[in-house]
Amino acid sequence: MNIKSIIGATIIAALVPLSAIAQDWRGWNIHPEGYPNSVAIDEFVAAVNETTDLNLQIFHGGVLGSQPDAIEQVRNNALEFGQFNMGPMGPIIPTTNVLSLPFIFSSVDHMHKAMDGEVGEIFAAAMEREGLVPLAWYDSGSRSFYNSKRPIMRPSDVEGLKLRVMNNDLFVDMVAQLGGNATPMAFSEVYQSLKTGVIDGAENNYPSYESTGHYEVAGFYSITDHLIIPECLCVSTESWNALDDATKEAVRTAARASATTQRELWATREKESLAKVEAGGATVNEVENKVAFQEKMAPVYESFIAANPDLSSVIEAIQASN
Ligand code: GTR
Repeated sequence: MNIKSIIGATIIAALVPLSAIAQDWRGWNIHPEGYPNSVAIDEFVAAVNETTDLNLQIFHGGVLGSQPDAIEQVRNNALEFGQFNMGPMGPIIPTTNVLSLPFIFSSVDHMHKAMDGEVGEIFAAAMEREGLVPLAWYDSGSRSFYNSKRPIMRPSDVEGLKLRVMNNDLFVDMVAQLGGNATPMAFSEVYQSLKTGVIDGAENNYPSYESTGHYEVAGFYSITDHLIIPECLCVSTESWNALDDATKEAVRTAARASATTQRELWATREKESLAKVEAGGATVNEVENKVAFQEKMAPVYESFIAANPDLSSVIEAIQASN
């Protein structure tokens, strides 16, 4: 570019309101096409492209990188939007770590109630300050342990198991309290690591246990329900702030509608995935005494509160929202 065209481009940029320029937004999603989250994001993209001047494109299947990297990319506006689990968000935005405390929500309904109300606003504000605007909360059910060695009936059954966790020290501590060895690892590497015996197991909800094929190589799924972590549809604060009010409203409306779709699809998919893994040979067992697992988590809470005294009010707000 010569100096004349630089000056020309600068004048044009100053004169034309941002909303009048069609802006391309690229988005990150870890799941394959057809997964409830992916279908909902497709719906969001279509609605935004139809109702605004924005031009969104979503990349499914984690092809744009791992989840922790993608969170950073959206924060830095290198990508404009993404659909994230709040688990790997904690190391980046400490307030959100409260959502990764084991058994923090008593049920998925409790999680929805909290996130759709004032509690959700606490996390939204913390995220916005750190470069991410959550537009809507998606469902991720509850996570339980699975492994290739044995059914887990009681906490002592976890002893010695090598388990993959999402990238967050809280989950390493959670597994350590049960006597297992946790390895933080990217989602995309888990199948191969299970297959080759690098790890014995992992933890996730039914749809991800099924869609990844993990049930083929780690056939004991034990219902501990130890984590209920919401997911967000997020846009980078920088891209968000560049929008006019009418566009913001249209994008938010599309995001909320997509969350309704996602939650409906999710409920159906959970049942379908359970049926599919059982038909595929996996053994799913109830854990009689979940409280025994919950009690083991007391030190996780103690050290978390000692390290983050300012967040105990957020924990209390969640408990009060039930
Ligand atoms: C899934 C979640 C993904 C990812 C994955 C994982 O349930 O939807 O965003 O966090 O778990 O275990 O890495």
